[in-house]
Amino acid sequence: MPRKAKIDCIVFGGGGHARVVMECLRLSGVARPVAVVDANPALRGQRVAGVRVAGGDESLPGLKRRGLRHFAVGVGGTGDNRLRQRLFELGVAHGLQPLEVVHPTAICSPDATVGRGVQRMPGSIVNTGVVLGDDVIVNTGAIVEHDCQVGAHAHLASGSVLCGGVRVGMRAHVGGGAVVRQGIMIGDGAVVAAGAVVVKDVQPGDVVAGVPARPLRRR
Ligand code: JB3
Repeated sequence: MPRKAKIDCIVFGGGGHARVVMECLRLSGVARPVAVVDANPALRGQRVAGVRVAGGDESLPGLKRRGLRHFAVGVGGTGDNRLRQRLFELGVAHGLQPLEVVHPTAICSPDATVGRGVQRMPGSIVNTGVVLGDDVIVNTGAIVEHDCQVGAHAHLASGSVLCGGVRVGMRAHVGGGAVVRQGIMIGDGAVVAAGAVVVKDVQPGDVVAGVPARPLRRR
């Protein structure tokens, strides 16, 4: 049952991830999405999950004049997190506050440190001693075990597992169902393909896949 929201907010992106973000905001009662900002001109004036698309990123000053002060990044992406970083920084540059997005079934240790705009999706688990940087997505059913450190804008996709003490760099992507062995380091901007099992460190920008994971290429 959705709780009564306290604040109105803007959501960047009007695709699948944005709809999940909006549902989390509504169910947790943290905020009421009232405007979607999307680069696709064909979406302008349409509704996404019942919320009107105000226009592209250029519509932000007008939305601020309407009194909106908060935003959530509703773009997920499946590998390249640079767009998510750009949108997060755009919102902050416009003087808007990033909202934490938390599904009511997400679990988080009181001893975890969570950055601004972090998204913890249905059934995700964040264990003790974890540090999540700004704008990290812990997607549906993902597990972040004790003492992991996850850099800003990284995306831990649905069902992925970071065992204890893993370090994930900024903008890195850990694909759906991937498992990362304890103590491993994944470099900035690296991509772990879906289903991979990572047992060796991954260099910045590398794309790794398979069981055990091996480098495919460098981005
Ligand atoms: O795997 C799961 C559970 N979810 C995936 C998620 C993590 O990533 C999902 O299945 C998709 O693969 C993907 O969802 P996302 O990011 O919502 O993708 P899509 O449905 O393609 O929507 C992205 C939206 O962002 C599109 O409507 C684009 O027009 C919009 N967009 C692209 N560039 C932008 C920009 N919007 C703004 N405001 N600014 C941009 O620069």
